[in-house]
Amino acid sequence: MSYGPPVITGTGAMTNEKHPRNTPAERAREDKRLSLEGPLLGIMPAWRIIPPVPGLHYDLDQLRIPVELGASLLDSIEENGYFRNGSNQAMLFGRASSRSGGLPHFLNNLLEELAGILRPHIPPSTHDLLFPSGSFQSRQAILNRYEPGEGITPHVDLLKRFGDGIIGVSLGAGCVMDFKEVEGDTQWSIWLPPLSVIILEGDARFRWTHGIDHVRKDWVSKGGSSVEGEWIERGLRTSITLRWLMPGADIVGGTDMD
Ligand SMILES: O=C(O)CCC(=O)C(=O)O
Repeated sequence: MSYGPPVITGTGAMTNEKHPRNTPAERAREDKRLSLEGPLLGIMPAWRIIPPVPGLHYDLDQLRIPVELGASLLDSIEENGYFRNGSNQAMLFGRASSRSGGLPHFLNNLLEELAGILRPHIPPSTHDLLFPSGSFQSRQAILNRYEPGEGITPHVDLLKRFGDGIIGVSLGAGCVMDFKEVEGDTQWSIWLPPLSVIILEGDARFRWTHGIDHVRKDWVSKGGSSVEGEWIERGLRTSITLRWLMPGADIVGGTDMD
């Protein structure tokens, strides 16, 4: 299937871009907005079941990592000091030429665990896309840390830098992720609790933006797609996003936008 024209609103790949942090005045405005929105305005709460976004894989019962693995990932991230000096984003690269080259051990271990955890719950073609045998592609892992009130602008991951098949793991705290059709107005929001795993392929990767609102609490369905919602306070969230680098995109110094 061909996808185009390109929509490039990337998150600053190859740079240590900071997510904007809200000022006290912005926070006060947000509190006012939040006190009105949701229940009173009848805003739909984010779903806990999969919405009709083709190529999105989401299942809070099945697509999740064990508690112990989540804790050890957070420990490894701390030990490596990726978020020291106020940084909130780290990019790591795994060379295609060697299975262990580039990515740190804890991420190679995560990939191995995910290959086993996800296998029974995703189609074989998706599993092959994410975990091909004898792959010559390079991987990128991006670690993002979000304080309550921080988010990420809706974007489609850079088309010429990253391939199809993206895995997102949430750690520490949850957030709502918003999906919006690039060429349309359809949008859906889903709740990503800690330990949950999502996969984007095909349309979900190429034809829908994903983003996280800059808020300090999320309006989430009490169950499934129920319109009854509950506020969930944001905590310190860390995410691990695993993507394929397009051939040649692992050469540092090229422009992101072409
Ligand atoms: O934090 C997340 O789950 C999403 C991260 C993301 O979309 C990105 O880094 O491009």
